[in-house]
Amino acid sequence: MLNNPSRQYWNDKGITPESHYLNRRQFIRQVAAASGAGIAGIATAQHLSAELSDKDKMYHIPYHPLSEKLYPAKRNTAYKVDRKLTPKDEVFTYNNFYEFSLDKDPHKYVEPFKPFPWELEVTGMCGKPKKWDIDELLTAFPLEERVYRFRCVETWAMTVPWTGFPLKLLIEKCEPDAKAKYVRFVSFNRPEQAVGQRDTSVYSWPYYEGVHLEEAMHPLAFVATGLYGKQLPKQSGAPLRMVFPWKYGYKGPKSVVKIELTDERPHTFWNDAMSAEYGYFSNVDPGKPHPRWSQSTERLLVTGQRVPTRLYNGYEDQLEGLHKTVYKQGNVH
Ligand SMILES: Nc1nc2c(c(=O)[nH]1)N[C@H]1C(S)=C(S)[C@@H](COP(=O)(O)O)O[C@H]1N2
Ligand SMILES: [Mo]
Repeated sequence: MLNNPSRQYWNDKGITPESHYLNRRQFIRQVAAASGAGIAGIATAQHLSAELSDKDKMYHIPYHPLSEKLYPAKRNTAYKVDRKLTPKDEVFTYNNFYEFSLDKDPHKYVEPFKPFPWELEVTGMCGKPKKWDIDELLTAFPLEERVYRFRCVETWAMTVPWTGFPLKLLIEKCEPDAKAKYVRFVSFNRPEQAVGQRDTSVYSWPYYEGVHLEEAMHPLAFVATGLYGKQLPKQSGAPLRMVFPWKYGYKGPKSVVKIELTDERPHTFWNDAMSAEYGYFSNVDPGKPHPRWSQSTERLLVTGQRVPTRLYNGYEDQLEGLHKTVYKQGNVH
């Protein structure tokens, strides 16, 4: 399926010329028929009626035939935040994604990036390694929406509704070995589609991250595939990115192609680049200043309002298990 030339219709902007419309409907039926229960009954023609709006295209929300069925997903009200959602215009246009830009404006450079088709390899110390086609992955676990706090190490912060599923579900599927202690993530490496990977030779691409297995199995650890009730925009890490809401934002790699179970603590992109500034655990802590700035307050996107930073980004109460295990020897920063 990966090499199916019909994928050309899943183009960048969601533009499908009229003349391709019928072909695409036929193609979708074939995909549905060929892929069995997961997709059959979902990608039917009726869901293809609406194209992406101009605004969706402006936001670089990639077209995918399953999106209309998958989004918006039902909100899981167990996960809510006591402050307002950040307006999506800001969330979609103020980003860190160094593969495209160093200047908070990766949305200006993501046009050539193709998040579909996509493959995610889950591998390493596990009984059932697997290469997931994105279509199968998107329908393998029930998607839900969760409102989370988000805190970048640079002090800007936002409140956003992610759509996705707990990382735990995906990891359980691969049946980790008893010896596996860590989970390593690798983002895509496509210099031909990502100008930052061509020009920014100071960084060693691809982006890579890692957490303890217990952290990855924590109920808060989330694989996001959507944002604001739609497929993730490219600049937000389409087609999937990790979210660890109690850690600084850089612990959540975007556009991930590989998840590896390992018994060695993974190196991480920012820790390797500047270990004095970016730790391995990177749990949000107002009491631990960054060498170049205080972490005691955070700046809410759009309003610019400064509010106190919360320990573990406000998730301390939910991390009880981790306090007793991974974090117990002061392994926090
Ligand atoms: N592959 C990749 N993932 C990444 C980054 C990046 O540059 N490349 N930046 C990180 C940082 S520093 C932050 S704060 C968040 C930003 O996510 P957002 O742009 O969706 O807010 O993505 C993280 N994940
Ligand atoms: Mo960040």
